[in-house]
Amino acid sequence: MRNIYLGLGSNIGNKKAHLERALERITKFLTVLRVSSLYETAPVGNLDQDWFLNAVIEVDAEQSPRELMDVLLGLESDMGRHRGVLGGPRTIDIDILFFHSKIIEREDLQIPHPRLWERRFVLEPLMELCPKFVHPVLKITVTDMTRQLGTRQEIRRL
Ligand code: PH2
Ligand code: MG
Ligand code: MG
Repeated sequence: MRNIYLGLGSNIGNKKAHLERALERITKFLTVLRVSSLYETAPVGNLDQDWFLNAVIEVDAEQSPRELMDVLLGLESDMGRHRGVLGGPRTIDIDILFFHSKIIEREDLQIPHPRLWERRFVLEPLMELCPKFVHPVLKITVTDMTRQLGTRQEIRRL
């Protein structure tokens, strides 16, 4: 089934290599359906860190959202992610953005990703993959969210 979207980001070391390695490992657990372009993006939130390389992928998964999150957390730590400052620098970050139109609001797992509507580094790649997808909570499309956010956050499509 379509419409599971994951956000990938890296801002330490060889960012492109980290994204590629993450993608390669993800294919061992999930069916990767589509991959967005790569984007160089100014840090959002914690500004005192390097620019990121971001991308979004569409996958198909047998796993439940909870199982999928555990797979992704395992993959992040295999790739040397150490959790330091919240929102701070990372070798690899893999976030579940949408899981079909499921809504999950638990302390340890929120789907859709609660901040995706305010992040251009997520919305622009989503625009490539699913501009008409409707956010199940906000009830507006990816296109609408992108328009509403505007272009203040700096990003460059590679
Ligand atoms: N991730 C964050 C915080 N800020 N900024 C950019 N540009 N890209 C990210 O992936 C990112 C961020 C927390 O996960
Ligand atoms: Mg994140
Ligand atoms: Mg994360």
